[in-house]
Amino acid sequence: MPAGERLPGAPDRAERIVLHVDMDCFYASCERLREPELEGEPLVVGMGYEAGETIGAVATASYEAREYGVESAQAIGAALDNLPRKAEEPDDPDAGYYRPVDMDFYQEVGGEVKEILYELGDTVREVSIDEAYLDVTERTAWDVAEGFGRHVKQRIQREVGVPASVGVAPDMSTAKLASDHDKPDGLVVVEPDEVREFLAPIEIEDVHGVGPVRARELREMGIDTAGDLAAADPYELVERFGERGRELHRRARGVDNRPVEPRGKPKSLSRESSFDGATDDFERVREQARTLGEAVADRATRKDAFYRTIGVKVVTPPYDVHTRAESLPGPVDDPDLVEDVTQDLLDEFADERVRKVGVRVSNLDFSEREQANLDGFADADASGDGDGTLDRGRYDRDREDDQSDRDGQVSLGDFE
Ligand code: DCP
Ligand code: MG
Repeated sequence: MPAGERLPGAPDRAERIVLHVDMDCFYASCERLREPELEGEPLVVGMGYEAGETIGAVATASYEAREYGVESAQAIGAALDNLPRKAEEPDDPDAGYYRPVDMDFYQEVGGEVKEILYELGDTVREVSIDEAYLDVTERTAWDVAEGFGRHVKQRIQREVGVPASVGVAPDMSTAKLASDHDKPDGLVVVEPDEVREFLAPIEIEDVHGVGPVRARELREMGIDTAGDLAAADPYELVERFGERGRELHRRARGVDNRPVEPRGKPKSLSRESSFDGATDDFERVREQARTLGEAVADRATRKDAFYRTIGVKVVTPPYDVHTRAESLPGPVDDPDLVEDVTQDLLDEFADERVRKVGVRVSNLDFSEREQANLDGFADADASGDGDGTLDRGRYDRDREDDQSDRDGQVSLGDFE
């Protein structure tokens, strides 16, 4: 049943069970996955701390580094003042480790976490690379919700190897506050009759929808906590903030009816990787594309996704993004075809220097396997398992240029 819809007689929203997951110091945890000796050490992930660089910012800091006052979005100079680099001060016990951001890797780890979450929730709303809401109403009950939350954390830790904090509550905004309440490695369950009490001491800045400006105004009105906000006169809030004021008043009282709506199935699956600087060795590019294509095809298979379009992305210096794609007459699950098509599409770039290459399958179809056997769609194996015997000659080789990818951005969501 879609989220938000209830059959007559089914539990109303007060009995919804929403679970929010937010990974702990996510980029730093990913770095620790491949460099376990960084476990327990102050670790900063960011850009621009290399010798001679002065512009840059911290993406995240491990909890040990936060003790030194290092935090997300801090200028790298300030971070280095608080916590010198171990590489430069090897004998300083108060020095830390710095690592550059590697989005491709974090996306991969985040993807593995999300796969587990999709198994565990009735519906999942992905919010960012390290954060998601799950509606788990049908999967658990309040008296065992803590055990369920622990199970979610343990599965992520065991199968992916990174720590998460989890909050469980009857609505999204309380669940988010709950996951943040006991970070890192937190697990906080707020049952329906505990919501008001849980929210009461929350600082006004932390209430969802309250930005720094509104927080200042609220504090001027003597409203310092969610409890104060809940107790405030709603008419006064509406007078001051309009409809938004009413909404905030409701949130502070734990009234948040938003259903956990999935963002929808992915529209495409892709992988890309950069070369140090740019390479003029096109065999390397081809080889890399082969590896990426295998990974993408494998992910599609695991997600039961069939694709109608196979594409490549090639980034040439200074940062020109070229995308090429080929549409197939029907959906396939065929790793060999991914390789053939991507290698063909790469031909036109053979004389270019390449900074980055990517492979994407799109126009995804998640319907049942047998439906992929379209009439007239060559498949020698009647079982329909797509064993690579498709007759390429039959394809209408539409070329398309995907304009949406031409902005040169390091797009995380789309060409993930
Ligand atoms: N991020 C970033 N720049 C920011 C904030 C965050 O690049 N200003 C990145 C790095 C984080 C990731 O997004 O690892 C997730 O953001 P979170 O706000 O969840 O922060 P963390 O996961 O790092 O820490 P926490 O344990 O507080 O969730
Ligand atoms: Mg996080």
